[in-house]
Formats: sequence, structure tokens, C-alpha cells
Amino acid sequence: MIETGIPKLDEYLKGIPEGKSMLFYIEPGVEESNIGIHILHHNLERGLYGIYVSSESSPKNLKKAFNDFKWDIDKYDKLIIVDGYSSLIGAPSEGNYSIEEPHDIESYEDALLSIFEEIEGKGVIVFDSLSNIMDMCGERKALEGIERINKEIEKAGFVAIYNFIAWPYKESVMYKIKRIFNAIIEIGIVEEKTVRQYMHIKKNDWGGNEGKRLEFKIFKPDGIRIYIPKICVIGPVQSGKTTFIKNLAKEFTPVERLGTTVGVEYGIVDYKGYRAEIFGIPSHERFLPLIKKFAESSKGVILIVDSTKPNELQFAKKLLDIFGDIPYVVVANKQDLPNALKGDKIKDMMNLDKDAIVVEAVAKDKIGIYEVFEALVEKIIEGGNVS
Ligand SMILES: Nc1nc2c(ncn2[C@@H]2O[C@H](COP(=O)(O)OP(=O)(O)OP(=O)(O)O)[C@@H](O)[C@H]2O)c(=O)[nH]1
Ligand SMILES: [Mg+2]
Repeated sequence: MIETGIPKLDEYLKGIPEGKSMLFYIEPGVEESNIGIHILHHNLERGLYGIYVSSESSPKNLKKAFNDFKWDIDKYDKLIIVDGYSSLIGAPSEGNYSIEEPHDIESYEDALLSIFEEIEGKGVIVFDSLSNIMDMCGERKALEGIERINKEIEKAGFVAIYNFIAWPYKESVMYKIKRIFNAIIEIGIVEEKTVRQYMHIKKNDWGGNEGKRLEFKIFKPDGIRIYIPKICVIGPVQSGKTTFIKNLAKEFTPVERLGTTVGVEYGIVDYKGYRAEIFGIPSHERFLPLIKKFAESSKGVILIVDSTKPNELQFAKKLLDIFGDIPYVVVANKQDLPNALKGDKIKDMMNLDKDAIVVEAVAKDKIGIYEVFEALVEKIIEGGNVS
């Protein structure tokens, strides 16, 4: 099984079985969306072969892209670069293999066949730009060749990944493209204040889950992350909001005076392929207007309560209600203290929905906090997939 290395996407796809081809169908104008190189790198790291067919730009750019993510390109002896670019501009080849006739799709086939003859093992082949190959070889000829190439790749037990910029091609060309790949993932831009991209599984003939959608961002040097622009952390005074955020986040900006938070604090959480920006909002009565403002643009909310203070639960519920219908998780914090109420009890007392998630936690010891994050992210993603 080949993995994309994006955990949630792998879960949806159920991995990529050997022999399959997958197309990233990229909306024109989406920058830096060469997801192929992330898949290439992930599988090289796993000790598999990674063949990179460069036709859009010089193989030097692959090195540069690796550098951007602090990956050492010279480290992988199973990386094979097929240079379909240099001969176009009359430059000496930089790859392990070169395409002599970039205007002839058979030249690509020949190169791949000779690679398959020489190596033994499994891996992934990434084409940096199918659209470019189509422009050079002619759309019809190119696609016929790609069908043959996919068959060879299938025989060799590799997985083929194509980046494709979806320029306005003729409908018959688009039709063919939709037919000849086993899976198609559309990449586009989310039109909101926080710029990010989405991937949308349009076709998957082995694992289903068509229609699933994930929002992501590419960070340098960290890589691809399923991305959630805004999660709020609220809760009565001294319930443990700051402690929770500080212990969960990889970066944190405190705004404290004498042990209490006096402004909006901010943290970045990076966990299991997810990244979220977290905003801790002080929750005294006088901050309610501020909470209302944040509530409008939040993707999810974490409500922290001190489990030893039942008399604060009504106020906590009131805070939560400001957020309306968005995904939330309640943290029953300070479970280490005597008399801490259990999660179920808190759920009852707050009169929460049956399917509400209440996680028992000890924020100061990092107990339960990742569970809270994962549960909320899961709700946000699945919620976004219903609409
Ligand atoms: N026993 C126990 N104490 C905790 C836990 N989490 C936080 N605390 C303590 O509770 C107090 C308040 O924690 P904070 O994280 O500052 O709470 P806060 O909600 O940010 O407080 P404000 O910003 O003033 O509203 C601190 O003394 C923490 O050390 C926990 O899980 N168990
Ligand atoms: Mg605080």
C-alpha cells in the first residue's frame, strides 16, 4: 500500500493500492500545490522508490522544493529523476534519465520502461505536470500514451500520481481525463478571509469516500497540514484555559497579568497532520461582546470547566450557547482534584445534547488534552463534509 502521508486523506482513501493511478486536479491559480512531491518524499522516507518525472521545470526545482521543506534530496538512493525539461531548452540533462523527445509521449514510455527493467521494488511515480505533457505532446496523443503508461505502472506494481492544472480544456478531453485515472482529487481555494486550499475526493474506484473534503495549507518547512483557521477556547475564570492552550500548542503567546488572562491569547497546534489556530478568550461577563465577535468566524469551540465547581456550569453553558450550532467539545478539567464531577454528570447538569463530547482532563498534566483536540477536529471535518 502506498500512503499519501496526509493521515486524514489516507484514512479516507484507505491508502493507495499498488497499480493505481491518482490525479490531482488543480484549479488554475492555486499556488504551491504540488502535492506530488509530498507523496514522493513520504514514500522515499518509507524506503520505497520515488520516480519523479519533471516536465514543467528543471529538476533543479525539485531540489529547491526539497530544500524548502528541509528535506535532504541527496539522502535517498531510491529517488530517480526523469528529466523531461532540459532537452526542451537545449540544456544538458540533470536527471538519472532524460526524455530525448519531450514532444513525443512515447519517449516518456521508453524512459519508464527502461527504469522498470532496471529496478526491483515498489514505489510511486510522480508526474510534475500532466497538463504540460498534454500541451507538448498533443492532448489526444498524450492521454493515449498516459493510458498505456498507467498499464505499465500497474504491471510494475507502482502507484502513479499526476499533477494536473485544470485549464479550460475541451469537454471531450476532460471526459477522457475523468475516465483514465483510478482516483481524482480536486484541489481548489477556499474563498474566505484565511486563505487555504481544499482537496475534494471526486473519484476513488477502490476505497470510495467520494465527496469527502479536507481543507489544508502547505507550511514551509513543516509540510502539508489539514488546516483549521480558528478554534476558540472559552470557559469560566480560572477553569484552566491558559494551561490547556499552553500545553497543547507548539507556539503560544500568553497575555497574562497576575495569573489571569487579560486579552485574547493565541496558540498554534500541530498534531497528527492537523494544524489549528487556537484563540483563548477571557470569559468574564465583560468580555461577552468579544466572544460574540469570535463566535461568528469560529470553526469549533472548546469549553473548559473546572469540574469541582458545579455552580459555574450554568454560566459555562451560556458561554457555549453564544457559539450557536458549531462543533464543540467540553473539557471536564481538574479531574485530579477531590470531588471533581465526572464527565457524564457535567453533561447532565449542563443539559447538553446526547451526542455532545465531554472529555475528562487534567490540563496541567496534559491528560486528555490531545483527545479533546482530535475529537473536535474530527467533528469539524465531518461537519464540513455533511454540507
Ligand atoms: N489541579 C489542577 N489545577 C489546574 C489544572 N489546570 C489548570 N489548573 C490550575 O488552575 C489555575 C487556573 O489556570 P489557568 O490556566 O490560568 O486558567 P484560565 O482559565 O486561563 O484562567 P483565567 O485566564 O484567569 O480565566 C492555575 O493555578 C492552574 O495551575 C488541572 O488540571 N488540575
Ligand atoms: Mg487564562
